[in-house]
Amino acid sequence: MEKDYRDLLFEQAKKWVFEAAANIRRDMQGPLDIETKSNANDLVTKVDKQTENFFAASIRQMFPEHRILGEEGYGDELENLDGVVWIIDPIDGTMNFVHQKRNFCISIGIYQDGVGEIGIIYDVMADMFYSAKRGDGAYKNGVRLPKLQKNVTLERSIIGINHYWLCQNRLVDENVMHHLAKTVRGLRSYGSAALEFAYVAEGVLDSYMAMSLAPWDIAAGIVIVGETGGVTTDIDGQKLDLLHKKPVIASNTDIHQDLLSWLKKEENDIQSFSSFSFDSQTN
Ligand code: 2AM
Ligand code: CA
Ligand code: CA
Ligand code: CA
Repeated sequence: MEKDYRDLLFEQAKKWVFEAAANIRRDMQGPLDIETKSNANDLVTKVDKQTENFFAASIRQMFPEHRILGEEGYGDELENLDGVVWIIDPIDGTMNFVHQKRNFCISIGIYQDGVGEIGIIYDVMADMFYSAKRGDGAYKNGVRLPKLQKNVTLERSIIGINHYWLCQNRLVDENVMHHLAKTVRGLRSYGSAALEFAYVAEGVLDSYMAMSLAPWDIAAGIVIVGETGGVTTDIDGQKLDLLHKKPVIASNTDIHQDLLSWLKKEENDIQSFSSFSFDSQTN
């Protein structure tokens, strides 16, 4: 993507993100009209929908040739990532938004022909703006994030997980997760995949592991993590394709391979992960 054009897209996306965030802060004071989706804990509110609609309408008006992939259905039905695609999660961490009124973000990745060019993750209540352009480094509130520290070991790492890793599966049955919990320095679960990616880029987490994430959960995060020298793969260590849900691991490169090895202890474990889906969980 040509530099001037990418800079223009970035500035426009940033302007829309701040505008959307101001609307979210205003609208969260009123009724949220909470509904459930795939299960009783999978929430959506009218603010999620309004926010995605705002981005989709704005993009279509200014960049009619671009396509949109969004969680709440205001985007396009995509079968490939050809051309310029905006991958949008209007509110990542909806459960936090509803219950805590904090710890949620807007996440936007802009890709060209499948390559992540721009990543933006905005923590709306903490006013923390994480961003990256491919090859130009990652920033938090305009200050460049340093490259991730080297020589991190599993024993000295803090790892973000979502609680699905603790639900019934072979890794739990065989105490692999238990063992991992005892090996690492600490585990955390913040409830917003995109923010947890931003924390990996910042070095606040050394890794983030999540089951079955969708493209809009990770599109921005992949770009930002990549720009501080981190890596994002599926559980086989393969590059993610952004059209399907998969288990995702984003880490400091120092511990990424160690974590993959842990989880790969038995080939069957991988099978049980790959077939796992949030949507079948009702907890
Ligand atoms: P969301 O808030 O945009 O739905 C919570 O562990 C994290 O996982 C959030 O980033 C959440 O995104 C994401 N997630 C993806 N699919 C989910 C689902 N079906 N139910 C709940 N959280 C989901
Ligand atoms: Ca959701
Ligand atoms: Ca999400
Ligand atoms: Ca969402």
